[in-house]
Amino acid sequence: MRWMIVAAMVALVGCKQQAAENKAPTTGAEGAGAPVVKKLTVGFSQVGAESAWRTAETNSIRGEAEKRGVELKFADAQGKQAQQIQALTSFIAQKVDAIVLAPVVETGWDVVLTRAKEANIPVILVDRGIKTSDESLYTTLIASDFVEEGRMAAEWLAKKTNGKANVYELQGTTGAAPAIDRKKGFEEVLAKYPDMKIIKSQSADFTRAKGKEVMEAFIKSDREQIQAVYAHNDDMALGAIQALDEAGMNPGKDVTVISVDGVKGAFEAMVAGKLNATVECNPLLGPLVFDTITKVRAGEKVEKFIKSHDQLFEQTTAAQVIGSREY
Ligand code: GZL
Repeated sequence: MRWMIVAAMVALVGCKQQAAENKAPTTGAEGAGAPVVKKLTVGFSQVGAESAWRTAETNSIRGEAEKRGVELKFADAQGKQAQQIQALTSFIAQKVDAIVLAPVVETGWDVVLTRAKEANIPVILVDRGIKTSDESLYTTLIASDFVEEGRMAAEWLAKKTNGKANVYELQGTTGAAPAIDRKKGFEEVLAKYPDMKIIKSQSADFTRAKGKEVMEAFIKSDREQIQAVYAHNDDMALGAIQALDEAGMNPGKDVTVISVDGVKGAFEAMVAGKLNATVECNPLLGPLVFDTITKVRAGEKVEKFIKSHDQLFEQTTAAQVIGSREY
């Protein structure tokens, strides 16, 4: 009887061994040469090169693609949605593995994104969101919370001015998510402070040159009233500071200036005492973009909105922080 149990155990072990051995050949490791790994191909439609922030984002995504051996097809739209749609159409025709889109404006994407969906190409939105009737047209949005950035800027300004200021606002690109939402968040907080008012507000398209131009017009018409400037990005704020300086209006002291992005130029202006504060909006999205594409291709679920962490920097800490800034 005992010998029968021993025999059964030996047979069991033998089966396991055989099963394990069977498993080995099916991995194909000893097959006819290692399988050829196809290079990941990603199409990246970028807004343009309108600001230092945008350049930092482009460098982060291109640099990360290089590092990971990803074939990145890069298209700069020079700020035109039609060129972005053209680029996406071309990426779809080339059957890229994934599309990264930084949408210049919020609306007008459904048709081309439907084509991407029909071609089974995942779309990762970076740094700006879109308005769509069909949320399935994109996999995820990797960006900051612009409404929160606007709230942070307004709360800081209210504290700085004891809730009393005539504010002149430089808006970003008309129709762009950051311009719409940074305004929305700022105004939401201003509603709590009856003596803080936006006197004039105009788009300066996120560029330094336009920021200077619009500020010059504000100075021409309202010089005596200007007490604070809220710019939706640092580039426009730096242009406004130049205009205020040239008019002898002492930006950073007699006129309080606050903006968003946290680029190197903003820290230099804070150290020089010309800019009072900036709300950081991290553009170094490269690693997160490609980690997300890897997850999506592995069939893993990803959040619909992957939010960057933002923080506010002021003159008092600019000098000790500037050395550690990566963009
Ligand atoms: C924000 C980004 C904005 C920056 C600007 O995610 O879309 O566009 O704040 C840039 O500097 O032009």
